[in-house]
Amino acid sequence: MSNTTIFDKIINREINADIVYEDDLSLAFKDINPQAPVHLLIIPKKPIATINDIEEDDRELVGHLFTVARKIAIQHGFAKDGYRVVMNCNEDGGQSVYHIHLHLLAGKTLGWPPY
Ligand code: IU
Repeated sequence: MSNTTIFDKIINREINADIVYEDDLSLAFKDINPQAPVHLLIIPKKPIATINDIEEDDRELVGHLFTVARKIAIQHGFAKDGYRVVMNCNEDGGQSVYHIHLHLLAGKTLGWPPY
């Protein structure tokens, strides 16, 4: 099934995004509608629609997204203060773009629970 979203267009530089990190497997860019002083999205270049579509072979790739989050947190200087990494799944989870992405939120004391 083809799963083309706006995130593929960002990966392919067909539309602009404020990209803060890139490697062979992933890309991180600023969320256009930030919910915290720092709000980045970390995405795999491979289009996986939802958490439900992650396969065994994707384990390393999904783990990689977390190592990218850690790297960015250290580089941007908020690792010690703290941050949140979250991935939404389907409608009830609040997912709106069907290409998995980690939200990386930081820069303030974040509230919990998230509703
Ligand atoms: P969600 O977990 O699927 O709801 O998150 C999608 C996010 O993608 C959301 O925070 C949007 O603001 C963000 N976003 C973006 O950064 N750039 C875009 O062109 C689009 C959505 I469409």
